Amino acid sequence: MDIFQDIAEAIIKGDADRVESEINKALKEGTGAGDIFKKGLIKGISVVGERMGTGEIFLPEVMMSAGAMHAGLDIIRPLLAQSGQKLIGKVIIGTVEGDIHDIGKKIVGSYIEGNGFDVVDLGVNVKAESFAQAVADYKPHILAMSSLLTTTMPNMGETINLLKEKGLRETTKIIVGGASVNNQFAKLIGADGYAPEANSAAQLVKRLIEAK
Ligand code: B1M
Repeated sequence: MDIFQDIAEAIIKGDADRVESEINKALKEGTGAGDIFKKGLIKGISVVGERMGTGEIFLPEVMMSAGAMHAGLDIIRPLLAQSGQKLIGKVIIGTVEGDIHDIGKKIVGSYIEGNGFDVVDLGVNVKAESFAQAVADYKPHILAMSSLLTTTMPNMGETINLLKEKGLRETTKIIVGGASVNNQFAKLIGADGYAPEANSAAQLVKRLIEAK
């Protein structure tokens, strides 16, 4: 087995200690954080997702894998996106109400931060009212919402509508993403942009702020 397979396997087994030791070994050997993320961590959690979908494994196992994923990300997140380029811009990010998935959202936040933005992470299960309050308080350039469940996607549209009602929509660009979301849906709910993964989310933030 190669090092990436070892990491993926440790994620699948939910073995956080092994994930940490394999990642540290890979970093020592000079493997890049991006490769560790894509070829190891993402590969492992994708297998977990497939097995969850087919009913081969259940929530307790998935939670162990999620814990192992967090342990791995804690090591590589700071290394993932370091452009050194400083732009002035504030971004609020959160996972919408009803959804507690936060692994992808945290990665997106790290990439945006790594590209020189000030990021305020509201966490998971964020109500439309809380997003609106945060927009009123922090006056961000961008509001970034994540959703992994088809059942919680509509809460993104609800948040946009609430911002409109409160007169906060015009001053804030809104981007959306997450496994259940696509470009068509983003347009449908009136978001300013959609990104499929973390790096493109950071590039989208840059483009939107530069265009402002
Ligand atoms: Co859940 N889960 N889960 N889960 N889970 C999925 C999403 C699912 C696809 C699994 C499956 O059935 N195959 C499925 C959703 C089906 C659907 O709605 N279409 C599902 C389900 C059904 C559920 C529950 C309902 C299960 C149940 O209770 N019966 C339940 C819901 C709980 C809730 O939220 N209310 C549930 C619970 C959980 C755990 C708590 C056990 C755990 C989450 C732990 C945590 O996050 N702290 C979990 C996990 C781990 C998964 C899978 C296996 C992995 C998700 C993940 O972290 N991926 C997932 C299957 C899968 O995605 N393959 C699944 C890795 C992460 C790096 O990718 O989050 O996609 P991702 O983020 C990417 C992109 O999406 C994008 O960039 C990120 C980095 O590249 N992105 C953005 C994300 N946000 C973005 C925002 C942007 C732009 C890009 O702009 C703002």
